[in-house]
Amino acid sequence: MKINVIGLGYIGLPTALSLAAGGLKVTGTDKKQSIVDSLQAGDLTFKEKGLQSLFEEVKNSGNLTVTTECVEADVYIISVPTPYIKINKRIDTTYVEGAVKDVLKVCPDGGIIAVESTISPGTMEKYIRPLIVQSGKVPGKDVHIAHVPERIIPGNMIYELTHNSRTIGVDESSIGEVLRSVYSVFCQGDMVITDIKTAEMTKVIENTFRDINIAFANELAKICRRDDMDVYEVIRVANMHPRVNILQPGPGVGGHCISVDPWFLVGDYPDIVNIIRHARMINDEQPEYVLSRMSEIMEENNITSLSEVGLYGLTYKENVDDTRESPTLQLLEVMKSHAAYGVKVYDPFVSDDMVPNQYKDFEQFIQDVKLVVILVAHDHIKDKIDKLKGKVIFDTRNCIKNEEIHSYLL
Ligand code: SAJ
Repeated sequence: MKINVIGLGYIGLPTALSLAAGGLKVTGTDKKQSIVDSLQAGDLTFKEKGLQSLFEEVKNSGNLTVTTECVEADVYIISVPTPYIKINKRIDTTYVEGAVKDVLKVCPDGGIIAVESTISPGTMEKYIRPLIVQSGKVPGKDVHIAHVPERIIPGNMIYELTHNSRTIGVDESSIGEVLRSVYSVFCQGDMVITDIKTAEMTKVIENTFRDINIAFANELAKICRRDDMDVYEVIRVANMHPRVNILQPGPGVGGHCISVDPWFLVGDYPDIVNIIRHARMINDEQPEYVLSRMSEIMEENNITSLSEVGLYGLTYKENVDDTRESPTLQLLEVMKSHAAYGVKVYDPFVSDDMVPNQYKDFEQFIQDVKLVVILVAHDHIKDKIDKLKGKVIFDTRNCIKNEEIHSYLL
């Protein structure tokens, strides 16, 4: 069984490596020459717990080849980005369609094209099936299509790839069984075979559920601030109820999943969605709220210049190096719109220059600011709590739990 994984990003690369480690012959394809060059040279393109050792294992097995072109294979796994179109919030299928078109040039009869990228309900029917027909092939006979959405969480991807259950959306259960056997080389979780549209909808609503729950927590934070209640204690106690599980408030929702996928539903069902749209808006407004809290805290502590303020963390969440849609970047955009410049920034996971006044040295960063705004709860900052002594701390993640250090919270 030969597999071609198209798109070697956060999802495609761990998947390709896991399949190869499971003994299958895998070709990983990415249009970006720099990614292919790096992997061929034996270097990973991003950091993730357990990824390096998996990569070493696969390098020794010889089961993985990396190219910029699709190759002949039995199963194609597509894991390319699916952004949304800003103006109408609908899914942008450009990358998925491009990948499927490339696959169709080399796909042998009987081949299976499994899309892992998150797509809105109906995308396979509306955009992918017609591409097969246009290529002169018969869907369901010459080429089979499937949607097998990924569910892994950055920061714990390798564990979740092995242990999470999966959804396999197909037209015929026999194709589902083939895919089940492919994924079972590394996946120990249940694999549920269902229809394609159910698989598409399920994935989008999983992330939407989380977005709504975070929005609820963010709204609770504002209510509790108004009337002097501790939102974290309120949530902790409420969560002791056996059927309540409220998530945590934070500086906003980032990443390429939760802050994107609910928009697909807003774009496709604008006359129905209400709670979904509002949750998205609440989470998108959270950086504005952080800025207003920051101003209050500056005033209270006679801090008059933003050059005395340091933002800790640039990634979208703790212990990952991914900065896509990060709350810190959102906050910097909000500040820009208020012509508020000069704030200093540091993240131990980000070595590239991304924003103005970005530090590479933690000690220097801390020395140069009076107010530290913690936007990401990296283990790094928890290990360096001592360095925060004497500083004003605004902890938007409630991660600095130290009796000797007073932190302002959301
Ligand atoms: N966040 C909060 N409060 C919380 C939890 C998260 O503010 O209580 C914030 C995070 O800091 C981050 C954002 O939300 O900025 C998203 O982070 P996350 O850890 O909730 O999720 P992602 O985006 O890393 O991964 C999600 C996961 N989906 C669900 O948990 C339903 C993952 O399983 C999916 O595979 C992934 O999206 C994806 O690729 O779709």
